[in-house]
Amino acid sequence: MTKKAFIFDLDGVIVDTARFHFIAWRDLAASLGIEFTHHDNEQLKGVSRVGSLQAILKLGHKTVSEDEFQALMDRKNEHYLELIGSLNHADMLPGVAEFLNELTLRKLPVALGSASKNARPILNKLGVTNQFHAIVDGTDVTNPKPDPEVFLQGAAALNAHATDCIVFEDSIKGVQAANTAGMYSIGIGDATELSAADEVFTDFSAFPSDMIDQLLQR
Ligand code: B16
Ligand code: MG
Repeated sequence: MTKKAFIFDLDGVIVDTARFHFIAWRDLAASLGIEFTHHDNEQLKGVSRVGSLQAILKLGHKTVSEDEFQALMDRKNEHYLELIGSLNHADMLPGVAEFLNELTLRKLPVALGSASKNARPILNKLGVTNQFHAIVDGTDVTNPKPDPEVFLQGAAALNAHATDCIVFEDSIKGVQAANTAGMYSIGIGDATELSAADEVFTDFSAFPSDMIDQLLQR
């Protein structure tokens, strides 16, 4: 059996930061006179900071200068960082801490593959940084999801073949990225929305108790 490797998305898989991204984007959009709904937010899951602001401005049929664009992104991020200020281990999504602990105990290779530029400070707040052998985030990649770059970098950092990687993702674009990379994709969330994934679970607590063995035997 070749070496299997596990790659985790961050927002929406390890921790529910999507609601904080939503509040920060909604308030920024409101300050520009743009209405930004929960439905709009769904489309931004897994989308980079630049891509998200471009989508919001398009929604409001607005164009801004390059300087203003940067200032708006900075403002959103400052608000987001305020909102996640008290984030801690208890904010991890159901079952994910236990699953990570089992991977760590079994000395299996684990990487993070996230679009977020805030990934490292978030992992630190959760107290799980040491459980990742590699961290690939929004500061490392040129091409955002659905491009497979983030996951291919994760596989390379773990010295694993793409076909031996298992990816956990909550976004449609992230599942597409994993599939394009030739990896096994596990959707975390809504089965209809994530139907492109190889398997879908509502969260990690819904995994069968022998999930890791099943994945290792694939
Ligand atoms: P930041 P993931 C993504 O993280 C989020 O899903 C997305 O909503 C966010 O816009 C993006 O990170 C960039 O985040 O502003 O923190 O750099 O799901 O790929 O872990
Ligand atoms: Mg995500």
